[in-house]
Amino acid sequence: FNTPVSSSCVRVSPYACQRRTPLRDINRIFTDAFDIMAENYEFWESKGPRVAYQRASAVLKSLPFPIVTMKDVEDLPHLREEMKYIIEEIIEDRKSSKVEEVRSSERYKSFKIFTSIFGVGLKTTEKWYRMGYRTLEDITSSNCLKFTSMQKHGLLYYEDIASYVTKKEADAVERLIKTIIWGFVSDAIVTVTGGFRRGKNIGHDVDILITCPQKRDEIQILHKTINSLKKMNLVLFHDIVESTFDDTKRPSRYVDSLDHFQKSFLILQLQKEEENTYIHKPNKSEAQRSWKAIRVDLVVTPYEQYAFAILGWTGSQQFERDLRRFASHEKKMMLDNHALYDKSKHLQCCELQMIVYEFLGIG
Ligand code: DCP
Ligand code: MG
Repeated sequence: FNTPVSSSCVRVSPYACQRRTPLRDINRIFTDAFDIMAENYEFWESKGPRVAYQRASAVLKSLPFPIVTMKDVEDLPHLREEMKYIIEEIIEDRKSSKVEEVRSSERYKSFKIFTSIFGVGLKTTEKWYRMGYRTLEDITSSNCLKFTSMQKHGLLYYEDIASYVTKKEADAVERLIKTIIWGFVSDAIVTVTGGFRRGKNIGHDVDILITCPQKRDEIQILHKTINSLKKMNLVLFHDIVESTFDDTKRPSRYVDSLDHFQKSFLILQLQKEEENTYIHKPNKSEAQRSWKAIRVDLVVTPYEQYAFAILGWTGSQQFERDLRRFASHEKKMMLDNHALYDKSKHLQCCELQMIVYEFLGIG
């Protein structure tokens, strides 16, 4: 017992879905650096290097030992020379000059702020940056920018949304949504997914998956739920995207593409239960309010696709990416949030247990 785990007795799978990743990241000084690099490549829309850094970061997050010397990382998968160089710099100096350069660059800082606004993606961010905008204040005080309704609300509740959602708040949202949904369909299954399902204590939103065992029960459930929330005056913003699922089509080859479920992106007004629900120090207007704006995603799935939806919405992003990569490279199948497909066009199986059997090769 209590023998420290060392690098010599750990073998790390190249697939995130075959690794255990502890909630507490003991190599955060390194993974934070890699995450900044990945984010910056994302801001430049360089997909290859972005994924490479995300993959390397996920490898380090799974390590049960702290990295102390370069020997600790020499046999790890997905670590390129330039990444090892960053690790070496951090071991020696506690920081990397390359990462510090990115972190302090004007472009990175502005992109980080703009993309954190609900409803603002990379295209808008690029446009604003090209127009000379740099700070949040530049955006809010501009007279010539036109915002979508989503962006207007994103700006209106920026501080609330940028602060983290706590587990307690996620629990409160879960209770609220369950009470409403069970009023319509008593046997509906309502599950909080995303980071909270992985055991995290904070998140940037609350992701909730809804399904109904009786066919057709789910058809109106999202609209009814939002109407109820509206009647309770709890909806600050909502947008509904209808399902675009077509079971005659093959799954998308692009692992990062979104799925086709009916969903709603909401900002809900959650009553504060206690004095301070903020991780950061609340500003004046936040502190005065008796409520906090919370981002919630509601996703409705047909019952027979629920297992795949749960698998796809639990994350992490790297776990999902590698699960799909594993399906395609090792098993010659395709996995998405709706089904597992073999080379023929047909849905292969619809139960979570079956996916596991198939992956283990005993299906
Ligand atoms: N997801 C994915 N690929 C994407 C976006 C999402 O696989 N491009 C999946 C994995 C995520 C889940 O959906 O875990 C929910 O997405 P979030 O962006 O809410 O991610 P998390 O819940 O993991 O993080 P956070 O705690 O920041 O909300
Ligand atoms: Mg989430």
